[in-house]
Amino acid sequence: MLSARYYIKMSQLRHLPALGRHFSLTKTSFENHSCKVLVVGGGTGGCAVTAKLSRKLKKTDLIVLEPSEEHYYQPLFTLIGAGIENIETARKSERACLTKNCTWLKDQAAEFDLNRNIVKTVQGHQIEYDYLIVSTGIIPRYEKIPGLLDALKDRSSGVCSIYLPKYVENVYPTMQRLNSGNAIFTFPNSPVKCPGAPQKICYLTEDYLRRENKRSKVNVIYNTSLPVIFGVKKYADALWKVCKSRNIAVNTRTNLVSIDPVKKEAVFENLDKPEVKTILPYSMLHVTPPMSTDESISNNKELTNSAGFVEVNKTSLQHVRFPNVFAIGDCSSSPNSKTAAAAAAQVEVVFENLQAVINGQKPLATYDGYASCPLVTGYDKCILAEFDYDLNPLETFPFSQDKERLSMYLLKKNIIPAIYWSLMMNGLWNGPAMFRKIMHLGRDK
Ligand code: UQ1
Repeated sequence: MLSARYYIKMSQLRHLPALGRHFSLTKTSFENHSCKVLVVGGGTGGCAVTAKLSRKLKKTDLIVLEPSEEHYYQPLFTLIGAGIENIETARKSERACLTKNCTWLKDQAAEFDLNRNIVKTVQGHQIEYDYLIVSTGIIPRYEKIPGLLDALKDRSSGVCSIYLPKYVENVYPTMQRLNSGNAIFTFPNSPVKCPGAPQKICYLTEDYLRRENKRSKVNVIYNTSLPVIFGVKKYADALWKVCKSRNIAVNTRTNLVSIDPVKKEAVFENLDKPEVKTILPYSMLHVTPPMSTDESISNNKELTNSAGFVEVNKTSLQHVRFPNVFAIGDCSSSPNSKTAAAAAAQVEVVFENLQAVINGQKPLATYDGYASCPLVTGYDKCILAEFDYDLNPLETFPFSQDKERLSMYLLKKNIIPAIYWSLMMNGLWNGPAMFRKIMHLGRDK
């Protein structure tokens, strides 16, 4: 068993800022730590896997590196954007989410030295680990779209985005101010978290306009970089019908490149013909920005694949070059849809496989790519998409889930958040696979 060590290396003293006479060597200044398992990132996957591991490891053997004091249940952000929920329902303190039986370091990874089993932090600490779990998520890159940051700063610009806590609360006021013209919703040319969300907020806005008797005055447009509306044919067919019946224009392979917030115009490129640019005026523009992993991850060629995601075996979730490293959730190279439901299924696989590796056994637990996306199509309806790596539906309920249903809306709005806070944060939710088997009487699908 390894225990936490606290000491200061002379080499680190050289890098001390000019603190002058007031500087004293306290435990919080520069510390080195060591542990058996280091979890980098205390979001959905990090909290859930830490809760599981905390039942097997001592507090000092399990370190979680997470700088944020706040933890957000991001799947509620579409409902917050539509004025259905408020931000408080999606926010808890990190302290309340993370098991007490671990050592929480409020700091951020700066560098991964995978050959020496060391993570260096932004505050200058070093953490030595035996096993590493990376669960750092992906970051919205609003700065990649010229004009976007300025537009988002101005709360009355008509430009909004559900993807960050600081922006999500301005989506509903933007919807309320919308009276005429174009309401445009974008999907970028990069992997995103919750790939259904960019169209959910579109459907909710469209439904809102109908309910407010303003629908006929507004053109609702969904511009997506993807070649399809949704990756799974069964649900894509249902969603095309929704768009047709509600007069939502869908343009595929159409990518937002810049915004002119003064003229209220957005420039789009056609990804199949990059020379073709379209300028569209907007009254409301909901932007899903490009996203990527943190630089500490993407800059590390040994850790990542060419796209900057932690390169794991898609079945075992074990790193392809470092057997003592695993990844969970949005930062992982596993080619599933990046959703909390996917993370829930991955957590159990990583937990099982990590224990196997610790015990000198083969990592035999398998992740089938399960992901789920409750496609909210209005203020009282939802299509619950569930599928695997092969993009085959993998439905929990014994009815066909490609229909819009109130029951699935209530599941998304009330039941799954409760499952998340009370079960998943305590390591007790691995996704609905068990219920699926029961509901399908032992058959897997
Ligand atoms: C799920 O497990 C999950 O993770 C907590 C979600 O994340 C928010 C989901 O949206 C869904 C749909 C599931 C799957 C759960 C059921 C009951 C089908």
